[in-house]
Amino acid sequence: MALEKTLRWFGQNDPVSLSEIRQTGVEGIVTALHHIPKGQVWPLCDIRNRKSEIEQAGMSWHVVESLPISDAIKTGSAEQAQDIENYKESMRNLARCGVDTICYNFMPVLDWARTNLKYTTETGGESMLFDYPTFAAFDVFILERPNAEKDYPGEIVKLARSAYGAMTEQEAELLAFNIIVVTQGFIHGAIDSNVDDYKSKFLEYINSYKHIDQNHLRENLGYFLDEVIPVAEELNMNMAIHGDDPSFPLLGLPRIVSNIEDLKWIFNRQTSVRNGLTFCSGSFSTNRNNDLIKMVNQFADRIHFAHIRNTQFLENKSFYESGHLKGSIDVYALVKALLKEQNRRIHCGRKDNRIPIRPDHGIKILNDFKQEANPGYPLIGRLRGLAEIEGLEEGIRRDPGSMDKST
Ligand code: DNO
Repeated sequence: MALEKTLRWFGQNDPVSLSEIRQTGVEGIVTALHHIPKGQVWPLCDIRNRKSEIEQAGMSWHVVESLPISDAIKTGSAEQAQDIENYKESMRNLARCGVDTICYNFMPVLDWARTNLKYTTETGGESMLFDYPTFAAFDVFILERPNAEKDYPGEIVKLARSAYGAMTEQEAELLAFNIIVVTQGFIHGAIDSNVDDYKSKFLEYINSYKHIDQNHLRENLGYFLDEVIPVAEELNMNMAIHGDDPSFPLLGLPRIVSNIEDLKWIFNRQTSVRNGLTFCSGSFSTNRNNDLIKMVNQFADRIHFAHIRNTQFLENKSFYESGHLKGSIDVYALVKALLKEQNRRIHCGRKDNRIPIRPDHGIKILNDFKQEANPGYPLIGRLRGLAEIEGLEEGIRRDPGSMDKST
């Protein structure tokens, strides 16, 4: 048995094609119906069409990434109940087509954040960087979010001021455009590139969360889980919440999926194992207090999907994406823990023992510079990650005794 290998595909608008993905050797595609606005039902016929497209290309579709959560569900506003009903309807339609795992997140406003999408690596590849003072510069001086300064330590504001001082007007604009539009647009982002005043729209968007503190957001997640987990039980589906990226608060907004305590809260709220996790090693690794191997072992039975990648810590809270194996976290121990869990599931007769994984993101290398791709999703960079993970896995599987050793 091996972990199920998948790659993400963004549908017909993805510059990377299904036949190219097929050549990497993955068995599964992870995708979403990106043309359907957040909150609306995913119709059966659209799901069927997507599925047959993937199957015709020789792969299967079992994992949705993401069935997005509307802002009404996150904030508990007027359409909350209707949007949850729609969500359940989409779950039923997906289950009818054999899609059994749903990845989603509960982050307000931003789905992920980086300050440089063209960060040159030592060997000439292009990765992505999150520089905390630069993010603060965006928040305090470019966006001019009211009282933003209060959300950063004094020394970060100082560094942010000098970072902002050193930027040209175009650089400042590009930073804002990347954070608000480029990294969000292709994944159900709220503000697309057709909006001219994206900064003020973004401020309004942040403002719509002004009454939502951490407890409130948790309660809204709790209510959502109370509603959908029984449906997941009935349909034999796995719900897999994705960690916050980065796993610490940004823009004065609350975070509730960043560490062990958050996960305990989520899994205590609905104890069914259907209430599970997308273990995204890259996202959780950004919080230096997280012990990823402890997390993976503690919540192993709820890991329904895993995103594997690494980050390298820099000063402050900054980090860059350092590839799939190399970096601050022990990916060898992580893959070993996942394989151990897979063996355990097989031995105890649990049917959901495929444990789909995907190499998350990739460093742009070689022909990636010639082929367009969504930020973070160059094909060759991801293929490299896939090959590294497969090799690692094969090595571990051939030495079963290694699974009992702690490192
Ligand atoms: C970014 C991705 C995220 C992820 C969602 C899951 O590249 O890891 O967009 O898909 O947060 O809901």
